[in-house]
Amino acid sequence: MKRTAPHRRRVLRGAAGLLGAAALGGCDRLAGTPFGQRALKLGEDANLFVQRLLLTPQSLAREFPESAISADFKPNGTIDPPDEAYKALVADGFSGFKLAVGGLVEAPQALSLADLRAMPARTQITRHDCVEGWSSIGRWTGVPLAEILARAGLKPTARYIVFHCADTMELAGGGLDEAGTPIQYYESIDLTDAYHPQTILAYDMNGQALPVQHGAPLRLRLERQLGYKMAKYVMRVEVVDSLARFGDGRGGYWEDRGYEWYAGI
Ligand SMILES: Nc1nc2c(c(=O)[nH]1)N[C@H]1C(S)=C(S)[C@@H](COP(=O)(O)O)O[C@H]1N2
Ligand SMILES: [Mo]
Repeated sequence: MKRTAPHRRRVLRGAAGLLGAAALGGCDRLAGTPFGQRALKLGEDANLFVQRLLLTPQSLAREFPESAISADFKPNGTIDPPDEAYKALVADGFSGFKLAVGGLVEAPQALSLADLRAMPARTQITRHDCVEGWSSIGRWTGVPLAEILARAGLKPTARYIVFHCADTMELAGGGLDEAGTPIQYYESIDLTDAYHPQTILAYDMNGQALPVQHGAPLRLRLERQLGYKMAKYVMRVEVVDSLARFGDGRGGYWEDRGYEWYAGI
């Protein structure tokens, strides 16, 4: 054990360096080439390996004081879902909203915002890092995902959590895949991240109900990964054993377009 330690440290440093190179290279350009795809995949595996080894699974992302909250938290990606079903929810002040929880669970759930607000809550002031290179700090309050999963009860084959969002991507351009199915934003995480104490479904931002541009009425906060993992407009949580049948099978809207599935920071 002792004798192999320096070697292992070198391996880890190499892995971290590789990840850094991938991050600096401009993800879009890198992702567009076969080499880039391989490098991103390698970087991702190394990144997951390093984090899982160096951090205990439950180590917390940094939390900040109130004074650090950004006056202007940048909204990004979809900021006003064009979908009629979503617009109807907005018009109604989200009174008709129910978060569906299903898949490999013992007891599927349909939780209103009142139900969610009645559950145990967590508040955290954290920094959001987008893959595009900007960061903002916000204060988030919501239900720990662990509480929701405890209520539903996971079946033994459960491995991942998939978040289905309300926003159809590129609706103006058709928003359909080859099979004619709407392409909606989606994301996924493994159970280690699902049970992390800072993994919450947030309904408040900076002390107010989550605004539409930031994902109303409910969005994922997952503080040890990049911004694109943090699904906004979450309508349905699905517990699954494999990610193969969603989108192109890479675990998320942006992952299907070349980004890493494990986007650790
Ligand atoms: N449903 C949905 N979730 C999403 C996106 C999106 O376009 N649609 N964009 C992602 C990206 S790239 C980022 S950086 C964050 C932006 O969150 P914000 O608008 O609160 O800054 O949401 C993520 N979650
Ligand atoms: Mo992002």
